[in-house]
Amino acid sequence: MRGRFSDRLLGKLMEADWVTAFTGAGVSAESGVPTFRGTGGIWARFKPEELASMDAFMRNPDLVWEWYAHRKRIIAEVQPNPGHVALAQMELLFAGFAVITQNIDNLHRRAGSATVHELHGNIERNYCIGCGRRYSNAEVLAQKGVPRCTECGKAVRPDVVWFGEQLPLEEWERSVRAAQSADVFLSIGTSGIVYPAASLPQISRRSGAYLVEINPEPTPLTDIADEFLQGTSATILPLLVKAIEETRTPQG
Ligand code: BV8
Ligand code: ZN
Repeated sequence: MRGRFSDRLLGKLMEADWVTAFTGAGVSAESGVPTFRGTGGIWARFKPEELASMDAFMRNPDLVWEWYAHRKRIIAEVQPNPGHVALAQMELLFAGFAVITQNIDNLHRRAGSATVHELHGNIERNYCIGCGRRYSNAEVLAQKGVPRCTECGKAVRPDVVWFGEQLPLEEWERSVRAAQSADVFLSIGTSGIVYPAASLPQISRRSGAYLVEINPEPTPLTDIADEFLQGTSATILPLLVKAIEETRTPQG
């Protein structure tokens, strides 16, 4: 198992007190959740700004809502994959560990990760744009078309961060701290295009972290990474957990 990984990486992981994993849509691809920009990605048919923005929702609420209702139904059916499970196991191997995710599918928590910072919200939560009342997916998906608030009658939207919207301050600050505290920062399954999330790997590296990218193809982050492990997260992450365990307690 160890052979798959460099002595340098295993050495950094052996010395590490704090490891931070930063994940994007690629981590959920093997659960059957389509990515945004890869082949077959959701955005293939639409540009992000056309759907994931407040003015798209105001301009064409039915289209935007239908897209989210469709994604809610997909996400309700999928399971965490071995990559999510490996990150939950890895959390138990280090004194400090955090997952910072751009994903809104709640799969890290469902896989057992305890410390998860959701930068872009969570598709299982919804709220009224008028009075802020919260709604579950069961409540909103029971209504036909764009759900209406039972209190004030205004439209209900998914509790996700749209383009042009600020990220939740608390989650952002915790994520910056997790990036700055990391001895090893794993950037996994993200194209590194969407800001400010995509600035976290740089923030971490500037604070001295060993930056490792895990992705099937190179991205804008690959050039600044200390190591690029080419492959999918569901394959590489379980092997990495095994290699850490074997390095810690050599067999025989
Ligand atoms: C903000 C939630 C300001 C919703 C998302 C011009 C116009 C408008 C805005 C901007 C602009 N220029 C810059 C901006 C800012 C904008 C931005 O960065 N735009 C980009 C497109 C240039 N950012 C924002 O608007 C942010 N807000 O800036 O606010 C502000 C400041 C102060 C006060 C008020 C306002 C908000 C951004 C959040 C947008 N919301 N999602 C939803 O999901 O519906 S973004 C969406 O894309 C996802 O959250 C996702 O995180 C994000 C990035 O995608 P990735 O996760 O990286 O996924 P992707 O498909 O791109 O890549 C997948 C990768 O996985 C690939 O590399 C692939 O190779 C790999 N992969 C595939 N299979 C596997 C795999 N990896 C591993 N294993 C596999 N099996
Ligand atoms: Zn309301």
